[in-house]
Amino acid sequence: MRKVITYGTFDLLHYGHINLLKKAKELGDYLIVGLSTNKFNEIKGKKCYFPYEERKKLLEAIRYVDLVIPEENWEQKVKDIKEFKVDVFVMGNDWKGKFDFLKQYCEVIYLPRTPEISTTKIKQDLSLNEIAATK
Ligand code: C2G
Repeated sequence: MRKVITYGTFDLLHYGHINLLKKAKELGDYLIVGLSTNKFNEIKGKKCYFPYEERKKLLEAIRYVDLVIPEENWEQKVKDIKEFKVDVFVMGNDWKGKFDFLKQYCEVIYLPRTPEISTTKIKQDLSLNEIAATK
């Protein structure tokens, strides 16, 4: 069984995330997602709308996702890759090159992001609509 792993916050889940997870799953037979905990998001400087448990529930409902594990720090990837006998590490290409050190443990693949959508854009658009509505 060819195992794939990817990591992320996946807040306000949108089709850019789904595209990534679909393509990641197509690279193997079993997809593990390291989901950033609330605490790790603070370290990453990300303010989440949904807490970890809710983001985990959403990911577990996606047909491409086989297992969700907590991502608590930057350093756990090597341990995870060894522990789960991962064959392929996948990230969106906004991370291109950042995880090449994992090439000694498994394949490292950066997939194209879905350019026009992001959690930040969703939040910005919603707040702009809010402002327009109150004018
Ligand atoms: N993504 C994408 N297209 C988008 C938005 C996100 O392909 N429009 C991808 C990102 O490239 C990433 C994954 O979806 O591979 C999750 O995105 P985020 O939740 O923003 O993850 P990030 O905060 O980048 O955390 O240790 C790695 C970090 O936890 C990655």
